[in-house]
Amino acid sequence: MFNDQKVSFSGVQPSGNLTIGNYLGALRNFSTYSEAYKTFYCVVDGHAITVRQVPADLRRRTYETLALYMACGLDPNKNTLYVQSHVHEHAELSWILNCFTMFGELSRMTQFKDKSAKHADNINAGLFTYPVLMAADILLYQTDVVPVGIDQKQHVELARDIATRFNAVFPDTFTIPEPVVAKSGMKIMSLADPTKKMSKSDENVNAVVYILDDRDTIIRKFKRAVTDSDTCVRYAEGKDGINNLMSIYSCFTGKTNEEIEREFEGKGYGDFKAAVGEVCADALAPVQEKFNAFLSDKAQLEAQMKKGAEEASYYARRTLSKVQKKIGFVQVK
Ligand code: ATP
Ligand code: LTN
Repeated sequence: MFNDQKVSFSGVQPSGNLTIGNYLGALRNFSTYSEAYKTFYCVVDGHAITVRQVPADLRRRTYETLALYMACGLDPNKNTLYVQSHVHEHAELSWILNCFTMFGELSRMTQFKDKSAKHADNINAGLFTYPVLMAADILLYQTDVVPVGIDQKQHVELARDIATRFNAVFPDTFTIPEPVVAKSGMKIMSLADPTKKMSKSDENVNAVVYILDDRDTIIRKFKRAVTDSDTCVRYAEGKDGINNLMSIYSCFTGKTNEEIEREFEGKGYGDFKAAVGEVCADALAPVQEKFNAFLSDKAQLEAQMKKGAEEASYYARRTLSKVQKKIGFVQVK
């Protein structure tokens, strides 16, 4: 908390084209806090390089992710929107927190295990200490709430543990953050394998609906979604494909599972899949329109990045110098 105002912080990696998983699980929830909280939403390019990136793509996606933040309703005058590498305090606090994080804790992180299996040729130290940089992101801003998808809950819990450990040695340093996972949309699954999380780095483009997919593509992808051999639309254990489509439909319409089952009574999967495609395309159309407008003005985006970094740095500097003082680093003015 800064100046009696609660703080919301979250981040998205510019590591690929953003998906409806990112939208429903994270982005669309960010603006909930814009009015009552001090909000920081960061494009975490430092996290993205834990997996090999093509520099030109990383650069382009950094602009795109910022434009998407704005297209999802985050007004840069009400929210601090910025790029992680523009605020060097993230890297500096991360080093200090590395010295307060245990090897065993990091070894237990599910994302590390998944990503090191997927990128067996590049299990670098950054991939391992990724959650420490994430803890630094969060703790620098004395964050109260962190809106994320369920896959990131474990990392936010680690940030809490690190903060608690640090505070035990140096009292009153960090606010202990709380992960906030939306009830609906916390884990959107792949359309090709509904037991797997929909992920922007999936090689199969048909498994993933991107926020920027055009209407026809969205409808085609939902039509092809893997389901089961049952015919009626109902939510039940083992029906992962249909359960996933129902939760996507529910996110876009606000309807409950019972309402959806009633609406599609006597209709087959084909009708239901078409309806999911329609509501998704309808919801994304205004986001896409705004995105294109924001992206077409690069100078304006750069001005926003600069303004955001200046705002963020002010708060980041305060926490970092408090930490440096507490641990015994000499400060000369
Ligand atoms: P990558 O494939 O590069 O690991 P990702 O698609 O998992 O990326 P992130 O940048 O790691 O995306 O996540 C940004 C935010 O979106 C996080 O809060 C994460 O929990 C959320 N998120 C990502 N995928 C999903 C999903 N399928 N369902 C719900 N939330 C998601
Ligand atoms: N690790 C997150 C992205 C991320 C983040 C953060 C989310 C980096 N720093 C701080 C919330 C708060 C991810 O992979 N989705």
